[in-house]
Amino acid sequence: MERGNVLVIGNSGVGKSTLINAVLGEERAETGWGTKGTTDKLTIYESEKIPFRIIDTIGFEPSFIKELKAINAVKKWSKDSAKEGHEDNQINLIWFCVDGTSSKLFSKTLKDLLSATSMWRSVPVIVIITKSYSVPEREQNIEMVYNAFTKQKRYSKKLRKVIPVVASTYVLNDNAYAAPEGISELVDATNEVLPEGLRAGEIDIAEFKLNRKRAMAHGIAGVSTTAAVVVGAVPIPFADAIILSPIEIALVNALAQIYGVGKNEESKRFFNSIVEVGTVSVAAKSAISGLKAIPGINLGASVVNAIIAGSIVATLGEGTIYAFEQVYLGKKSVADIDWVKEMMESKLSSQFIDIVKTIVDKSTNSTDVKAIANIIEDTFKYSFSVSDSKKV
Ligand SMILES: Nc1nc2c(ncn2[C@@H]2O[C@H](COP(=O)(O)OP(=O)(O)OP(=O)(O)O)[C@@H](O)[C@H]2O)c(=O)[nH]1
Ligand SMILES: [Mg+2]
Repeated sequence: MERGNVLVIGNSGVGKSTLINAVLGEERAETGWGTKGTTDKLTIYESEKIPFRIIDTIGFEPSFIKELKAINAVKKWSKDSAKEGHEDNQINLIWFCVDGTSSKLFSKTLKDLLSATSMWRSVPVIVIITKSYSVPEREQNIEMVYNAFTKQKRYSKKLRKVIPVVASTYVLNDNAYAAPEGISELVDATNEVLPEGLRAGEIDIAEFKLNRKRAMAHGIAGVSTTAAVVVGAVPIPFADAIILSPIEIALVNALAQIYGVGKNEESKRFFNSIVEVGTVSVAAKSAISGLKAIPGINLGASVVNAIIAGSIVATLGEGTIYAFEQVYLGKKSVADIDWVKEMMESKLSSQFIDIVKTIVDKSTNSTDVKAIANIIEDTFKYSFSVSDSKKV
């Protein structure tokens, strides 16, 4: 069975390392006050006795610098999980530790938790109230945690359980002490939540990777749009402007690489049908005749040409990104040639002319290539449905 990773976070000195030792049943993580025994890097602990790994982290407090260090260490570790060979870096459950002896500034700590683990937005959280020596105070502390989470709307759904714990015996005097408590309840709760956490970790990683691909893809589409605007601004008759196709082919190629669309025969056909539909002549003809029909366009012919050329490439880029994303996500296959043709054609039809018109309107004052390219990019970005997966 797959082993989940539990990330333990919280302020410095709340008892994260002490808790980990209690769960492992041996003194492995260094503990202590002040600089001695304080955890200064992420450390992974494993034991045959428990079916999950535990990751000890740097405490958030007490200084601002340390807080940043703590948050960044978790973020870096998380980002690495998207790299090859680091698949084990997934986080499947968060143990968020708060100190049961001090109910101060909980919301600040909660914000730190959310910031450090923002990449893992579907991953569930168990809050552990450490040093819960006082039995009467437990109810109150549990309530405080629930209240704080309820206020953080987006994250209230992540909270699965609040467990008061005494990780090691706390001695008051010769006859009074608080015995360890809550550890086996914590292990049970963890095992219970882990299956959900394993799924959530996969979902979050996939989303992270997709967002990265999307950002790269839009970058390339933007560069290609600018290139097309430059080419279009040179006054040449559009019917002959097959001159755009090298830009288009390079763009589709680069996008195929980003989304890992293969180079086999089937992929080539998929790829070619995108380029075919996007070929300048078809779209340009309809765009030009569509634009001729609008009275009162005062822009110079070369600016209009530039806008049309840029818009064609921008549309091709957005359409290709959408198509490759569907393939990448397994929702469509490269065998779905009819689908991709239809989708691209619909984007380059009447709707396209309407969008070009709005760009022409917006461009009245600019003759600058970069400015025009920016207007085009902004207009076309996300013009394709990305409803199945969230925007960047
Ligand atoms: N008796 C008792 N002491 C505890 C308990 N939990 C934490 N402590 C003490 O609190 C101090 C800090 O605990 P650590 O486990 O080192 O705290 P930490 O959260 O790992 O701190 P950083 O690594 O600095 O972030 C140590 O002296 C622990 O012995 C507990 O359940 N019982
Ligand atoms: Mg520690």
